[in-house]
Amino acid sequence: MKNTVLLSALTIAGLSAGAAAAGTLDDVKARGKLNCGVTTGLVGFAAPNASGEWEGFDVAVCRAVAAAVLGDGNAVEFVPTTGKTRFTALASGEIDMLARNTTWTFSRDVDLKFEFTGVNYYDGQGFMVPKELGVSSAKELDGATVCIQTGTTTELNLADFFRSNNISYEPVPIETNAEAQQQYLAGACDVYTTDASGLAATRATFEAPDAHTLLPEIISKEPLGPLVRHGDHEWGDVVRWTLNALVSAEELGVTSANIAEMAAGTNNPEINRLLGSEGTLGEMLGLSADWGKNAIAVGGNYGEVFADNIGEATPIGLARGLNAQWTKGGLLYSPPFR
Ligand SMILES: N[C@@H](CCC(=O)N[C@@H](CS)C(=O)NCC(=O)O)C(=O)O
Repeated sequence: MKNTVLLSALTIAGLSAGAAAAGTLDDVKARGKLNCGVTTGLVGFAAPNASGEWEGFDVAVCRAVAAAVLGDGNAVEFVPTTGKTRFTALASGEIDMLARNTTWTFSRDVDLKFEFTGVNYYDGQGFMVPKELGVSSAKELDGATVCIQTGTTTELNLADFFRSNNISYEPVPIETNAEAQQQYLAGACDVYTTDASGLAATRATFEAPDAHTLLPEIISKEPLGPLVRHGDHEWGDVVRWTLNALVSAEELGVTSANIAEMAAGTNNPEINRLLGSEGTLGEMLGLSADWGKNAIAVGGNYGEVFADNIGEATPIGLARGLNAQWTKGGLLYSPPFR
């Protein structure tokens, strides 16, 4: 119902996703800057660092697209959006793309009229509780107060989970992750529920992360990825193939350390097409021949972006899991560059 209400509001305002359809690639080129919607702040995924520069796993997607189109990973205006404001920002044309741990769902595609251009993180919804609550399973949460971010998929998943387990809860609605963190730590809710990656990222910023547990239940599928407006296929292709370039680069062994050397030409034709020393893939996208090289050079291949921002060596400490390459038992599988 929420989606229907949002869609009606967008349609009335003349801002349905289709209305601001074609021409985004030309707009970005003319502007010399990519307007990229991100979170209001989720360390590891998208947040300004001490120098005020945005960094993170989702930020890396924005920077890669800017580098592919404009040859400069810094040519990005980062636009913070909440769970509620993100879709209006995209539909209205305020942003060219959204890279904000957003779940690809049927209604966001078909009803809100957005095009998901891939998945950059396969996730699922989890629960975090203070250890002192003494709970070891989400099924023990009968009667709990639950902090939940409005305008997200997590609201309905939560209701479904409690209903199907015949237990009750009291929602404590919040707008941003910062607010959730504050409310949860202040004891305004017993539990915080959101994407498991978001819980790990949030817990990593606590003074005493070890005092909090992520419960074992993962209650949903949350394929997170970048999205654009329906109807602008040229632009959708640019975002889709930029993400694929990062994923393929990892599979093909192209890294930030060897990319300069490999871009001069290798004995692997697919690497050559990806990096532009062979073929005309850039021209087909309306980009320069070295678009893929530029995209990968900003933060490295998918594996490097993962490791640097959210991987096991970072405080967030996420394992690759489902986000490993298909060759390593994961779900990451880029179509071929040919
Ligand atoms: N994947 C879910 C949830 C996304 C979401 O909003 N997650 C929160 C909690 S991790 C977040 O990113 N907050 C950042 C912010 O408040 O700006 C969705 O697409 O609805």
